[in-house]
Amino acid sequence: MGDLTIEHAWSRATIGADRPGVFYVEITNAGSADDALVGIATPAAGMPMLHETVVTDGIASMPHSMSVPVPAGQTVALAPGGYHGMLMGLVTALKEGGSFPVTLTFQRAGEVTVTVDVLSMRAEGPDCAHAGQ
Ligand SMILES: [Cu+2]
Repeated sequence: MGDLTIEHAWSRATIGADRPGVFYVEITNAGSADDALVGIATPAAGMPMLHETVVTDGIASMPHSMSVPVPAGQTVALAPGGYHGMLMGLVTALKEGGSFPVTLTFQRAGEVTVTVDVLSMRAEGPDCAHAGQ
């Protein structure tokens, strides 16, 4: 994984498997070349995707994000209210205290697998407003 440091991978417990799970993480690029997160995969969900929450005129929407830039010398966070992983099609409900692997695919660094800790349903951060999903 070269110049990338990946930390604080976490998710939130879900009540069932019919609502999407979330995936948050911090990526630091200590190198001199820009990179980008271009995809995520996990055995925990059938359709994991990258999203970005964008608020326009007070209304939050979540366009599908094809890639998350990780510029040289910077730390990028997938965090509530911004870029996040959305785990559609959960295999089972995510239980607090559990964990699961997520493989991140970077344009330059290739694939990196991290362990994601499942925190409480009320873990900090605004929910990404998936009303209706
Ligand atoms: Cu989302």
